[in-house]
Amino acid sequence: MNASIDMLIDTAPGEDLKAIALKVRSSERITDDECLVLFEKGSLAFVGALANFIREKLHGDTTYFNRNFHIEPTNVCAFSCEFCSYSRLYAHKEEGWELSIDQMLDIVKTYDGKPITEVHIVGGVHPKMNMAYFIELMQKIKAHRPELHVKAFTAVELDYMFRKAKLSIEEGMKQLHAAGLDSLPGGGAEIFHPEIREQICADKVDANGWLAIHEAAHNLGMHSNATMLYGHIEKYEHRVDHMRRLRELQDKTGGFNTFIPLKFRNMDNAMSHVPESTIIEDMRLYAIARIYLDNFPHLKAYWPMLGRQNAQLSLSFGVNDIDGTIDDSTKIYSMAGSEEQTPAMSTAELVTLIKQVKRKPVERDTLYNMVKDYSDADLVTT
Ligand code: V47
Ligand code: SF4
Repeated sequence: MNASIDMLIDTAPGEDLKAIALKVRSSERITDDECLVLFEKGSLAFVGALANFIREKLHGDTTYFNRNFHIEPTNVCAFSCEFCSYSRLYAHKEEGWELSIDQMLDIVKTYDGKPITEVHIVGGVHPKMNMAYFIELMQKIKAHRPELHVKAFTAVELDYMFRKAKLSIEEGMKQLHAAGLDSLPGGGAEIFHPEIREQICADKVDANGWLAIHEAAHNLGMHSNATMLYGHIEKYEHRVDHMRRLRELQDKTGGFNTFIPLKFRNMDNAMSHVPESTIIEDMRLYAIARIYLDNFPHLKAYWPMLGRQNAQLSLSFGVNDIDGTIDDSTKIYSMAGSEEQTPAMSTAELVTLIKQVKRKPVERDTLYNMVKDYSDADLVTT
């Protein structure tokens, strides 16, 4: 492993790239300017080799997945993000769906007896689904299946809920945590920089609000994820700014588990005229994120959005987690034109996918505790 990074250092095309490779070899943090240099000048091969060095130092060949399902309570939304293919405005709510608490509990019950460890609950921001509604949902899920980890609500949903209930972030978070909320997903971050945020999602929580909500969760001992919606109208400096804010908060709290870059998909939304990024650019971004976010333990490729083969490829570009089985329970990407129109993978398929690229499949729980090492399992895909 060291020999290959030594060679990279010797052959680096330019002093600035060489200085970055030297830092990576000695586990030194790169600066924002250096991150920009990587975006502007780093070839796929160069950033990929550095990211793979870091990935293997942190995790060896281990590649995590989990067994989860999603519940999307509604796609009715008070907001109107330009990139969203999924939401229906409240005024057009007859085109959307709204699940009752009992309907959501019935979904949970369909997994009774199955070895699922996590439910991921995220949806639109429905004006009538308030704190009381979701507190009742959390309590009922926990009463039915106490060990199921509930990862729910983006900072966008939480900001709206807390403001409507006239609660401080700290108080609102405390109440939901007490009701059964275990951790937060990473959605709603999009691009933090106001120059871009104002153009793609002007009316929802801003960067400081998003970060304050995650900080409050971390202060209660909860963990969370962070995303970045990339590959649309943002420039490289906006990506660096976004990741800098995340790195700073992580220095303060250590509460983030994983960073999840989300590739913008352009079907059926107000930004359909914006071309999608190339696979080369996708892999470069994964690699650069792995290099820059030195305090994030994990980097996740969300396979329903990227597709199975590209998710496999990402395992050579810094990624060490490919999310979960999902069980065809999310629509947010299929409605935006993602590769996977009915996202579901059996454990055997996930294990095979990881083994095909010579990595080691490990099932994890939400907090990255090992559930099972599948290295030697002889599973047959269906
Ligand atoms: O915030 C919406 C994104 C996110 C589009 O934490 C789009 O484990 C691409 O955050 N093209 C919600 N992306 C989903 C999310 C998530 C997903 C999986 C795992 C986790 C986790 C979190 O979906 C939104 C937005 O950034 N999104 N529309 C689109 N057209
Ligand atoms: Fe609503 Fe989320 Fe879609 Fe924005 S991305 S319109 S907040 S569902």
